[in-house]
Amino acid sequence: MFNSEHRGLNLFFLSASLILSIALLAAACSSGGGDGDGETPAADETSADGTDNAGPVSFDISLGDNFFEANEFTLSPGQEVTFNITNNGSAVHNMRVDGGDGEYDTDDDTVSDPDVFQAGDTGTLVWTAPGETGAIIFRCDFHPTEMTGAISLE
Ligand SMILES: [Cu+2]
Repeated sequence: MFNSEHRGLNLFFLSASLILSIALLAAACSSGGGDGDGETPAADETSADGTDNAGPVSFDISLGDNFFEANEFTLSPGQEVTFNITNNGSAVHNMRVDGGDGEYDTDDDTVSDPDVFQAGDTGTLVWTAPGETGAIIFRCDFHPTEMTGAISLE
């Protein structure tokens, strides 16, 4: 009598935990499916849970004598950007992005590839923004006061 009661209790716990496992599995599956949709970042830059998942972007940037055709850009913190650079001027130019310390010629700088653009040269500058909002400055090393620009991280 005690024995059969005990067995009944065991069965109860067994089926209860089985039901719980199935419920957990179902929950895991449905949430997993939702995350799967996130593998391709949405165009709106922010996922449902508010996580910033802005994907890489690229911009064309033309160098003139002596100016950046476009010299103001807006990115999200942590976003990767590729600048596709063309020297449409006749002078030598390049592009150097300050990494966030507000100073040039420091370790966190990123310089275009190549670091010297003769007239007509094309190249790139690939850079990943720091993870915080703020303003980043960039310039041409050959015309450091005339050729400047800013990247706003917001
Ligand atoms: Cu220049």
